[in-house]
Amino acid sequence: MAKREFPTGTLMQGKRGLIMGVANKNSIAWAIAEQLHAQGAELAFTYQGEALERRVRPLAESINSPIIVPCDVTDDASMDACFAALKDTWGEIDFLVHSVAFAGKEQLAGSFIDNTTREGFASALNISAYSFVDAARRASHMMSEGGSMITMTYLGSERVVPNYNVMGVAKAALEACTRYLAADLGPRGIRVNAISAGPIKTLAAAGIGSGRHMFRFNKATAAMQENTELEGVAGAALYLLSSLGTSCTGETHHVDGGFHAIAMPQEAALKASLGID
Ligand code: NAD
Ligand code: 0WE
Repeated sequence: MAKREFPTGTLMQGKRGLIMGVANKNSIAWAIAEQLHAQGAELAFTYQGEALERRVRPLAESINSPIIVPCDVTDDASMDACFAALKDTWGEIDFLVHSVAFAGKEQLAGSFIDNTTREGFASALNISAYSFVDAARRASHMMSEGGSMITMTYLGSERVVPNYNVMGVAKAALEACTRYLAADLGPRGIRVNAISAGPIKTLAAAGIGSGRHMFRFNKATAAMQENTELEGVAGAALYLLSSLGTSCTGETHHVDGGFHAIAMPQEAALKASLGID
């Protein structure tokens, strides 16, 4: 795979922020990190556990990150330690990237009504929605000069996508959290937004039942007749996290080739995607 090219510049010069949710080089959070770095940002990274440290540390070191810390968002002590490390090294930060989601595998297949357990529901919403509220509160305490925060969401929050199930409910909560956080933090000059990305081939999207069908259907239906490019997601993140995004807050911004705007795909494109005539 060719190395991604991101436009360079000085939009993030002198700005520091935390990136949560890099698992490997295919992660959306890593593309965002590369774009922010190319504009001069200094970045801190969290990784979920020892298994992922092996992947995240070399990536973070390649862009001279001074802070690379473990963080499990379900564990208060781990969140405390992560934000204490940031406070010790930097004191203040300018931005936060939250790119974390998880639901048990058994929740993400088959029928929503039958497969959504109390524990599965609580865990998906805890990891995928509450963690943004928790991280935003902690980060905001280090943003006395204002700041900007983003999270990652998906259209399954607004409309039904087969198998996305309880994750769709968690993303709906995450988008509502984005609006409430924006209202609370607006008076302190802190903006809070969500990016709703179309399907992208990452670890979290691997092993989706009917993944092949989903990518073909998305391509056929999208206004651009293309799947979503990570570069577009990283570009939107740069806009929202830099001064370019001034006055934009509480927003869920779609970066999905226009898929969300379409009610019915072009007949020829749909037939091609389904392999019928
Ligand atoms: P990814 O697997 O690279 O990233 C998911 C991250 O969540 C991983 O780094 C993982 O370590 C982290 N995570 C999960 N549970 C955690 C926990 N308890 N504590 C700390 N970290 C935890 O996949 P990705 O596709 O880059 O996903 C990033 C975000 O983008 C997610 O919120 C996902 O829902 C969202 N998103 C993905 C797509 C897509 O198609 N890939 C589309 C729209 C939105
Ligand atoms: O948000 C996501 C996926 C998040 C995710 C992925 C996994 C896979 C492994 C959350 N939890 C888990 N749990 C696991 O055990 N996306 C937007 C990508 C995605 O996932 C889908 C999709 C799309 C799109 C699942 C079913 C249908 C569509």
